[in-house]
Amino acid sequence: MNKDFPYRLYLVTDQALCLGRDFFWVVEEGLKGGVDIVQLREKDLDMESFSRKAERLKALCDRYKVPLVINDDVHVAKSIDAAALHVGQSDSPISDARGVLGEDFPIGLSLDKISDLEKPKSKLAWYFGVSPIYSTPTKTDTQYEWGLEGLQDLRKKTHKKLVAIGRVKVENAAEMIQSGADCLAVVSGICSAPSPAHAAEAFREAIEKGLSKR
Ligand code: TZP
Ligand code: MG
Repeated sequence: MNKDFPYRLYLVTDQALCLGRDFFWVVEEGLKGGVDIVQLREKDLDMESFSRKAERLKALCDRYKVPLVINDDVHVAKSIDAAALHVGQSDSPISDARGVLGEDFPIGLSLDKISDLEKPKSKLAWYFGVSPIYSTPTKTDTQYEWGLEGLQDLRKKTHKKLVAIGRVKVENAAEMIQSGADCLAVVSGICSAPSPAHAAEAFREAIEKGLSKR
């Protein structure tokens, strides 16, 4: 993974939202449409299936020269030589993960609220997930919404790259970029789109529009 985090469109997977279509087809369509970073995040898989899926997905992402991030599973991240690990506030501590993965291993961290920024572990993160911008049926255990104002406030307080997540749609993508997000993370907007490739293209266009208005 490039430490400058030049990525713009981050597909976070959820097989259950792929409408019964082949998981790898959905991801590949997203890649064809302009997804430039992928995270394997599957909450319904046992360890063995998660690990097998990670291996296959790594091969696909390698073909597109796109980094694959593993959600929360340090050992899978290590065994498939993932580009990065992503953790939430209550997942494995970054310092423990670095013990397994090495001191320079890229780790992304979700911030649930502005005070999370002050926690020591924030210093160790390569990028921040801003979670969620808006509450979403895809993840129902969230308590707070950043909204655009929260995102703008956070933008003023850190130079690290910000990845907006939570009900990111083509319709609100440009304003999230204008509010300071560097990258947009999308689950249902791509996984459940009639054409994941066209959806990814539409996100990329909206992102360019947001960047041009900054
Ligand atoms: N973390 C915060 S919101 C979210 C995650 C994984 C889910 C976002 O899903 P969607 O479908 O893009 O709203
Ligand atoms: Mg987690």
